[in-house]
Amino acid sequence: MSAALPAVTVERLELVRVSLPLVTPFRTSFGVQHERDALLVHVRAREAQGWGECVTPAAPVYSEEYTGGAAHVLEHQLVPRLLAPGRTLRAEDVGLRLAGVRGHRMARAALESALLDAQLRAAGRSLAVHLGATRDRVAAGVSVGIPDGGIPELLEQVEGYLDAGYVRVKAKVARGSDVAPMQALRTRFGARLRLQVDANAGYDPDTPADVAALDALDELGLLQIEQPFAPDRLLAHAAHAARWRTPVCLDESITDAARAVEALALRACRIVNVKPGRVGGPFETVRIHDACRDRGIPVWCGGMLETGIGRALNVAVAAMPGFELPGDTSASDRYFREDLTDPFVLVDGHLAVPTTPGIGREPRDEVLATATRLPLAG
Ligand code: SMG
Ligand code: MG
Repeated sequence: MSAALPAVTVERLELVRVSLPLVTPFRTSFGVQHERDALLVHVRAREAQGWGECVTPAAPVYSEEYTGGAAHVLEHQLVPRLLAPGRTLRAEDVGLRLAGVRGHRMARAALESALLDAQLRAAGRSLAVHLGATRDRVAAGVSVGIPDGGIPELLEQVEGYLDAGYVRVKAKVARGSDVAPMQALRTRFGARLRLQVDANAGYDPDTPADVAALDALDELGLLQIEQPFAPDRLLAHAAHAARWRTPVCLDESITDAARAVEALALRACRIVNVKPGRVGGPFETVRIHDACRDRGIPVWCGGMLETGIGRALNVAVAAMPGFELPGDTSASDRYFREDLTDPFVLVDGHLAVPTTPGIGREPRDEVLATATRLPLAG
């Protein structure tokens, strides 16, 4: 990361909520989502404005965090503590001033990202340059939910994504919807399909039928098995990772750099899914990136169905050198008919990394007109 940026003086801070319908319902082992109810932090500083997206889902089903809780903790705990010592702020102050608060990493990440965006805009520097990005475009994978229409619909969706140019496919798996659909994908698209699965912690390492299903998936030539077990079951992940030829990737388990280092020391995974929103923001993202890179562990950038605001952060992050594997950073039209920002577009299986100051995207006025605002400081 390049040299520290000058602080900005916050004149106004508000939460902005806007709901965007998804083009396809997104089903995982923990439920189905039909829309993205986005919670954004908007910082208006004397020098420039900044935007950050809180990646929480509507319910606490991926992790403990959820959008209503994040809005509450931002309003009543995080923002008051952040602003109490004074309003001239750097993004680093989010970590420093909120050090006494536990958890709520998605909520913190939105604050840290918004402040960093404002500082970068004021300094005229792009986020990608600031992070030391080494690519001007990032390879785009796609995460495919479990379709209501079963295997035929899955095959049709994957065919569409391959035709669009996505360079690898991640399929969600859950008990009862795992081995057969993945075998069907292999039968239809052959060994050349770059395929990985994500269980979102849906399996129990102490249930023989669950382990048998995962063992069968291990035979299918997958690139990765992502988060088969509950986030805190690092030893169970390690025990099975030692038996499987498919590398285990951890997502929900990796809450910060220290946890990543522990997971790697335990050999609980060989690959790490990094989500800036999940780990508390861009700074912890860089720490995880550096820790994994030092240990020769490839990382990739996950996604939480972000609007263009969160996606802009993810795409800049994915352009850092340790992000060696294609991420879940898909184009805007994979999620929304109309994104909140100017869209990210798939070109030859890649997304262009924004080059303009800050994250390089801001909400379009037409979409913002439908938003609910909650001023927290102004
Ligand atoms: O942004 O394309 C996306 C979604 C990627 O599969 C995806 N995310 O566990 O990795 C994951 C899931 C969590 C989604 S919960 C809303
Ligand atoms: Mg995941």
